[in-house]
Amino acid sequence: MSKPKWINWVIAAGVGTLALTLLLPTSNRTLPEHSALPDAPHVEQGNKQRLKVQDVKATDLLTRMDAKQHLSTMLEKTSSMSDSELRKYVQDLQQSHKHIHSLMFMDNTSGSQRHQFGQDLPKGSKLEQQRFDHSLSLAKKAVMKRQSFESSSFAMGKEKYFVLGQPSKDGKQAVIALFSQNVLNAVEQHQRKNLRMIPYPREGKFKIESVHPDTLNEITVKTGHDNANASHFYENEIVIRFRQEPGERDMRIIKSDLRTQSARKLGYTYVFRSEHMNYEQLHSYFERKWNPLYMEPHYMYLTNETLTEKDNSAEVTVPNDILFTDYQWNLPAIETNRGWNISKGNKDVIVAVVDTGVDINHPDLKGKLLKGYNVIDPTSEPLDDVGHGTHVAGIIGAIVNNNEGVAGMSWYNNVLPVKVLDSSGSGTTYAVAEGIIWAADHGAKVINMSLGNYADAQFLHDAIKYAFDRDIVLIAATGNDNTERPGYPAAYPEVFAVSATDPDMNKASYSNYGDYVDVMAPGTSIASTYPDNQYAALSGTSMASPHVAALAGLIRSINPDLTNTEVMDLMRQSVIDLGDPGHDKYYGYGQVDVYKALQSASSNSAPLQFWPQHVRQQMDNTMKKYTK
Ligand SMILES: [Ca+2]
Ligand SMILES: [Ca+2]
Repeated sequence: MSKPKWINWVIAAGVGTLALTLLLPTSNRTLPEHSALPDAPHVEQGNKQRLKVQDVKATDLLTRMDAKQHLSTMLEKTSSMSDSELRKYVQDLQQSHKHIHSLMFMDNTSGSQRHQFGQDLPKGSKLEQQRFDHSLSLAKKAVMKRQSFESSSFAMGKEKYFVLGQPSKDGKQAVIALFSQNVLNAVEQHQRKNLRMIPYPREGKFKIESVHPDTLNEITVKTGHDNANASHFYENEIVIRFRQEPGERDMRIIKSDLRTQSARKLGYTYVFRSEHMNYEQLHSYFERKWNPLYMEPHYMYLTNETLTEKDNSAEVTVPNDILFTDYQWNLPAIETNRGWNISKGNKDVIVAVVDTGVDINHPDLKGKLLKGYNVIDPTSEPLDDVGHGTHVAGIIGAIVNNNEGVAGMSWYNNVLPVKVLDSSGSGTTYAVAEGIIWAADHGAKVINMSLGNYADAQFLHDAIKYAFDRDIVLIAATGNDNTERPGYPAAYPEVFAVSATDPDMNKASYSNYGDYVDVMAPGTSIASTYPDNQYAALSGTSMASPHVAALAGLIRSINPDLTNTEVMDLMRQSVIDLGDPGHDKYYGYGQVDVYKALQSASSNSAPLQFWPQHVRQQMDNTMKKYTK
């Protein structure tokens, strides 16, 4: 694998150097130094700022690579089209690829313009206009000489653009395109939230309170750094589990006392909202009058960010997805490609993505997505209005070896999108719990949760237990505050907790840590799918978690006999140990290794420690067959 291009930039920025040894799983390599002590706020802010810039830069580079591929394909497909066919083709393309702002087709033999498509050209200041015109004329000159052309980024008004020019292979035709780079702003905004560089999203319908997660004492959150010490909940809401199910009369009394019509129920647990009482008042009311089993604040959770199974490509270790070789350092780093020789997954082993939804029309995800569910608005499809869930889903299941975009970790496992976080990238305990239960009831074998809060909510824990009891492997991100404070759901014993490594195989500077961490997976500048048929590089433990969810999916594909706890044990034991020898709080058991894990899962003899369960299970299965 060639050295990723964006890494050069990383080195220049002094963020780190690439250890090329990271591709070699030797056990005697010198382990990197790490400093995982909490950073001072300004140091943390500086690190995150650099990381954000790095993600924007990587996104810029991979966007350009994707754009060039589009132009080459376009020239091949359109060379023999009539004008009306060309018009239809471009219309469809621009409909689904909004970042392709304008296209100009040239007839190189005559030097004339064949057709121009697209919106009105963007308007900018006189200087901006001159710069754009200059790029355009350079592009025209280059394609006339049968050379390709790429401009640097330039602003026009509030947006950024770049110009590409590409001649056809025979040089007779050419296309010049203006690409919008809105995705760069989106990534920047996205990463400010995902990396908690801002205190907390101010959007949303409800008033939000910040408290210390243990004492529930009020605290003020001024900077992103303060997030590590705070939990957030809706001020006028309370979560109640009664000792005895309230009857209709009880509910009428409660609603009248609270002066509300709002009571939502999930399982045994209710969420009440009051217009005139805050959490403390609600708490004392229920304690006094109803003596419930438990009461807690209604917490918010924030993002932590037609195939055939006939295996005719067993030899593929370097897939042809155009961004793979240059940007997807993360897949070879955990031996994913080697692992594909053992298993590429199975469509019946479903991995649920409980997140902001997924762009269901993305060309690199189409056919891999099941119908899913939108908890925020059950009448709508689980569409992604943030970008986070689409990115997470692509890490698990972007279509592999289709000459397009990125490769996911699994070729065949289907992804089940469950939208629990709204357009601000946050959601309630109720929504997250409902999403988990829905996924558990709709065939998920693995659930990925790239989201969290520092408060331990029994309501959420109940939902987790519900899924866990149904033999589901639950995977969660630990959080992006470089803190030892346990985040939930990651820190629940039923959940497999994932922290992030960088390309040097060090703990990523932002990644949370602690004794509850199970494993590490790549989390820094991970290239994946992004809404509106785009691609982006993002960083966070949110990006690490889906690597492990995909691994659990691959393990369950090749060995469906393993129970959820056996899958978790297997993933803990098939790692590359990092940091201090053995399990440690900065690296958990170590970084996942797909090849080792799949080898262990597929070996005829189940790992020794699983033998008793394995034999019992095999016998049970045989008994079932014959007693029918
Ligand atoms: Ca692909
Ligand atoms: Ca270790």
